[in-house]
Amino acid sequence: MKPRVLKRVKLILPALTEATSPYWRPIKYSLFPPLGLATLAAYLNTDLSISIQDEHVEKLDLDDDPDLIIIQVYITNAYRAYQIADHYRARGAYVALGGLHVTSLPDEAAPHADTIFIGPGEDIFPRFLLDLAAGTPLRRYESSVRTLQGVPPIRRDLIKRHSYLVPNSIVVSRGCPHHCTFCYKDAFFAGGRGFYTQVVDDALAEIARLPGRHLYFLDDHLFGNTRFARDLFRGMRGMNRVFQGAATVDSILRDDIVEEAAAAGLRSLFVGFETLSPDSLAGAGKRQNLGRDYREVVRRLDSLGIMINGSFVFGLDGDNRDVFARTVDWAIDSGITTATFHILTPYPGTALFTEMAAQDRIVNQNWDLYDTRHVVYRPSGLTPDELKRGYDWAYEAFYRWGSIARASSHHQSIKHCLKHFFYSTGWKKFEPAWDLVIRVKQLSQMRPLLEAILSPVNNSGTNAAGAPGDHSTRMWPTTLSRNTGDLKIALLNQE
Ligand code: B12
Ligand code: SF4
Repeated sequence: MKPRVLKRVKLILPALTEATSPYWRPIKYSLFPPLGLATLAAYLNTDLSISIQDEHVEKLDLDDDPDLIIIQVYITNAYRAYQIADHYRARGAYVALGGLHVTSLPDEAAPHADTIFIGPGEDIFPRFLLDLAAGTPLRRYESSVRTLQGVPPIRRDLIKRHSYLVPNSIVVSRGCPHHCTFCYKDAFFAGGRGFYTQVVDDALAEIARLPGRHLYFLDDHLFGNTRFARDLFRGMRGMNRVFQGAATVDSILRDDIVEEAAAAGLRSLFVGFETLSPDSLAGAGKRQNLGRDYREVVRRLDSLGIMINGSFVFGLDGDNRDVFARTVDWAIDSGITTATFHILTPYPGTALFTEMAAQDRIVNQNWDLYDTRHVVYRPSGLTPDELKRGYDWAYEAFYRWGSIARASSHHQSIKHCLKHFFYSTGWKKFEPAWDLVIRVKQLSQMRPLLEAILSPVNNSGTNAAGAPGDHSTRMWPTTLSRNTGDLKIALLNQE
């Protein structure tokens, strides 16, 4: 091959299948910009013509003729990604495919690409660019050097900030120290380190570059390295930020890292509870949750005024028909702010997939259905139909007006009750309003509202009412219902 002179490079995030399904929620896909692509773009020469297109927020322009096309492939956008790749190869562009699904199934992706990439891009993408310029690109690159030291700053200037509610999404680590059998993590990071962080000063510099107050850490496990997390949160004090992130049950109970996070501005946390059954936890390799007191996790976060997005999985071996009501009741009675329910999904490349394939339990390999909303395997204690109906019921039951009001009442201060109520209803009950805001391109106007809801419960970052963890003070049935009686009645009437 002759050395290639690049002039125009286009990076594409094809729409996930959901974009054309009844589950499509424009707001969910207008939250975060394609950070992975902006990360890769940082390795391209700045004098090139570079564009990032995200099909979730814009119609793709497919009539152009870029020299190099970079496509990020998730499992549920794989077919769309291959279609776009084939289209551009037919037009003479050099097409590179990478991401989670390419890493899981390289042989499936390879016929649609000139080059495929296995694993994170930080070492292999710049290597590929050099080879391409020299006219010697390989068909396949596999990441083995895993570090975030010295990576160039993400090309955030290429992100259309106005199209997203949370343009300030950020990742300061890669991977996770744990090994749950259903998670993509071990497969994606095979052949090298599975968990590593940025240098703290680099992460703080990246944060300092972000305008506004609100941040969303997309790291799989923000508390995964305690020393790093502590230094990061201490460095963030005084930066006047409010932020959201994700962490595991054990890390919340382990030491004082969650207090450090709260003092730095943590206001809501995604927590992988997954299941209330110890046997199912053990079966899923989720050892870090075993024997942990979930109520204590909730109490601790609640005492710091941190809202909780609880993640739960249905269909684990050991689950039967009562799992749905048990889980939803627990989540409501614990005052979980928002819940994400999943149907267990054996992603190719994971230990779960291998195990189920060996037991001949995978019944469907249409990747479009691997969105954690469909049953693609044979569950053990439920029929596929019971699992699907139970999952749908769980969402419906958790987000009823009455359930939201009930869950909101389980906090120690009125402010936290109200924040819970508005955050949860804002997320799930005002879909047409969000659609309108997105259509008239005013999403960025909603950010101050989000920041206001994420303001501290009180000035010290802990709750005003009672000692931390004093759950005897349930404000909603008493003070709150007195203060907002009319509102509550009006809302309950809408069930
Ligand atoms: C943001 C996000 C979303 C956004 C995605 C939109 C967006 N703009 O990114 C939204 C909210 C829409 C979303 C939805 C879902 N998500 Co999501 N999401 C994430 C999250 C938290 C961050 C992604 C990110 O920005 N990472 C940071 C960047 C830097 O990494 P990256 O994107 O992987 O990019 C790197 C590499 O992949 C690689 N790379 C990628 N593309 C290419 C291309 C080339 C050519 C090269 C060289 C390299 C390369 O290089 C990049 C730099 O290293 C990840 C978890 C995570 N921490 O990654 C989960 C994650 C991707 N989501 C996941 C899941 C399960 C879902 C849902 C199914 C959940 C649900 N039930 O709702 C839905 C999808 C619905 C559907 N129909 O499929 C799983 C994916 C599992 C899998 N095997 O596919 C993840 C990994 C979370 C997890 N721990 O399980 N998600
Ligand atoms: S704790 Fe979360 S990110 Fe880590 S391996 Fe388990 S599911 Fe994956």
